[in-house]
Parts: sequence; C-alpha cells; structure tokens
Amino acid sequence: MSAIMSIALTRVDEFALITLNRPEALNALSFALIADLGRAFEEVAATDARALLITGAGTKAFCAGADIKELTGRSLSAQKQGAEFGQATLAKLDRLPMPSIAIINGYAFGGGLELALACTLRLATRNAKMGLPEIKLGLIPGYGGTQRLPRVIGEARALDMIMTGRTVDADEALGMGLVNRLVDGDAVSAGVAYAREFSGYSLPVLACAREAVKRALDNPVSEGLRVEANLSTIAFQTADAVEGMDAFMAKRKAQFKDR
Ligand code: CO8
Repeated sequence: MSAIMSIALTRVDEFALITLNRPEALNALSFALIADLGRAFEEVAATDARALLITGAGTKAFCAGADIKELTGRSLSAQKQGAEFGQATLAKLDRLPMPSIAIINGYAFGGGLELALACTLRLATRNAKMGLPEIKLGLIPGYGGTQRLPRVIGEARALDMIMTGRTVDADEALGMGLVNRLVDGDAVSAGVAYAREFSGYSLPVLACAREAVKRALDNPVSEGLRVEANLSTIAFQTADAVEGMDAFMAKRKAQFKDR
C-alpha cells in the first residue's frame, strides 16, 4: 500500500494499518492529515483487508487532537466547514465495510479520542491517557465526540468528561468501557491478535452485527427489534450461514467465504 504524507498506510498480514505520522506534534490532526485520512479510508474500503488498525507514530501519543495552531483566528464559516469536514471523514471510518480498531498508544485527546471513538473497537496501552479537553480551550468537541462518547460510556460519564475536560487513565478508561481492553508489549501485534479473534468470521455477517448494534442506540427498542429481525434474516441468507451451521453439524471448522 502507499505512504500518504502525514500518515502511513501499510499492510500487516491480512490487515490494513494506518499510522498517524506527525510525532513532533504528537500526531495532531492538521486539516491536511484529516484529508489524508479520508483518502486512506477510501483506499482501505476498496481492499480485501479484514480489519483496519489505527495507531500513532512514536511512544508518546496516539493523537493529541485537532491541530490547535490551525484553529485560531478563523472565520465562523471556516470553523463550521472544518467541523463538518472532520465529521464527514470520521463517518467514512465508521462506515467501512470491515471493522476497525484504534490502538491508543499514549495521549488521545480531543479529536484524537474522537478518531478512536469512530473506530469499531479500542485498545489502549497502560500509559494511555484520554480526554476531551476542548472546554479548557473555550471550545466543545467538533468531530463527533458529543454524539459518540455518550453512546459508548453513557450520558452521565460523557458529560463528566466533556464538562470537566479531565484526563482519564487507561485503567479508568477500561472500567468505564471507553476502551475494550488494555494491552502489554508491542501494541500493533496486540491489535493484530485482537483483530484475529473475529477476522476469520464472515465479513458481511460481521457488518450485519455492527449495523444492528449501532441501530440499537439510534432507535426505540421496537424499531431496533425490527432492524435486528431484518439483519438477522439477511445474515441467515448468506452462504456463510449455511457453511457455519453445516460445519457445526459435521463437527468441523467452518470455512467462511464472505458470501
Ligand atoms: N495541536 C498542535 N500541536 C500540538 C498539539 C495539538 N493538539 N498537542 C501537542 N502539540 C505540540 C506541542 O505544541 C509541542 O510542539 P512544540 O515542541 O513545537 O512546542 C509538541 O506537540 C509536544 O507537545 P508538549 O510539549 O505539549 O508535550 P507534553 O508531553 O508536555 O504534553 C499534552 C502533552 C498533555 C498532550 C499537551 O501537548 C496538550 O495538552 N496538547 C493539547 C491537547 C488538546 O487540548 N487537544 C484538543 C485539541 S481541540 C480538538 O481536538 C477539537 C476541537 C474542535 C474541532 C473543530 C474544528 C474545526
């Protein structure tokens, strides 16, 4: 795969890996970096990668947030366009055909945590520190944080983080479900190992599961149950469902083909 300026898009075995690559600015999200991310998400969507892993270059930071140096003195319309551009870029990540995992290997603040929240799952190293500190800048999150954080950790905890701007360490993040697991050793290898826990299953069926769970948080239960019935029927119609159930009966390992 290609190297794209402020990020690197590479392949690790059957997975795509995006490394935010501005370690001198703690991998802050300049507008150029966000544009690179958008192009990279489109590129990854068109590959056969079974999951996307995202991490930050260096040992200090996953991503320290929006590039504050670019934010000052902008017009209101430029600010609004900037927020919409960041949101649209992270929506591309949210909607990838394959699951994504943020490997939070240090600081994840502001837009950096919002990037991680747009991933399907989150891992964190034990030195990771997370927060939405925008309030300290006289701002509020603008790349989806006010919408995705309460869906992940609940309204009260999200308001606590957003209104105080406080920093959450790895253990607290695990306890509140902000990250799925903590990892030791090489963080990318840990991300690969985590992805392998689901990447052998049928991608379209995994997509049905992701969509059904996402809709649980957007709809009343009655509507969500209708969505679940439809998506579980779509899963049932796949050749992979036939294979999965046949393999169970024959006491052999299923060979899924993403159909
Ligand atoms: N933007 C630009 N540069 C940054 C950023 C950032 N977010 N964070 C760190 N850097 C730079 C520093 O300026 C410094 O550069 P230099 O050496 O040239 O001075 C370098 O990275 C190293 O940083 P520090 O020396 O500060 O490193 P420390 O280890 O002392 O501190 C921290 C690390 C605690 C992470 C600290 O850097 C920090 O607090 N960073 C800012 C975190 C933050 O507030 N993030 C939120 C930004 S706002 C946002 O993400 C969303 C806004 C809404 C978006 C809507 C837009 C259109």
